[in-house]
Amino acid sequence: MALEKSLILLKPDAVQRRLCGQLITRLEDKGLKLVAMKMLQVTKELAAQHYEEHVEKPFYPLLEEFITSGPVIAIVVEGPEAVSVVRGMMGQTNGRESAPGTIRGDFGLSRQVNLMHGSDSLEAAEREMGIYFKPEDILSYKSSLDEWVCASDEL
Ligand code: IDP
Ligand code: MG
Repeated sequence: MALEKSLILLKPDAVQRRLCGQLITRLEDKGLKLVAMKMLQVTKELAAQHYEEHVEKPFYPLLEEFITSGPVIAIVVEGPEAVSVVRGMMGQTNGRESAPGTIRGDFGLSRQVNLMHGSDSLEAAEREMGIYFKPEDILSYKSSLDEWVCASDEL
């Protein structure tokens, strides 16, 4: 087990629907630590960098239109196995197929307009953190709650 970081985006629908507070609360309630955060407008260039694996796919033009349609909030969270933990919290890509209790299952009905991005591997997390943040903007700090979030042999 290892302490990992994951790159999260609260997508334009989360901002427009005023759900960011609730989504950040879910991350905090889980025990994940916020180590970087900023609001920004994704440009077409940034979208292509972020979604490089999807640029050639038929749905990419719609994805580009959606992700550049308004501000997003980029977040880095840290925690034990944070990458898979966040993916589990988000649920399936399609909100209609995502289980109740997951973020996409509880808040969404769409395959595209699905509230949150979370890195799908450690390599993706490293790459995506580099797209949105300078290394010095990703902070490292102790929290008095750390020892209550998980045991020392789990880090
Ligand atoms: P993920 O966000 O669950 O990892 P991916 O398959 O990596 O899903 O797709 C990236 C994003 O592209 C999705 O979150 C969604 O916003 C959008 N997307 C995925 N598949 C489709 C599709 O078939 N049509 C339209 N948009 C899609
Ligand atoms: Mg993906």
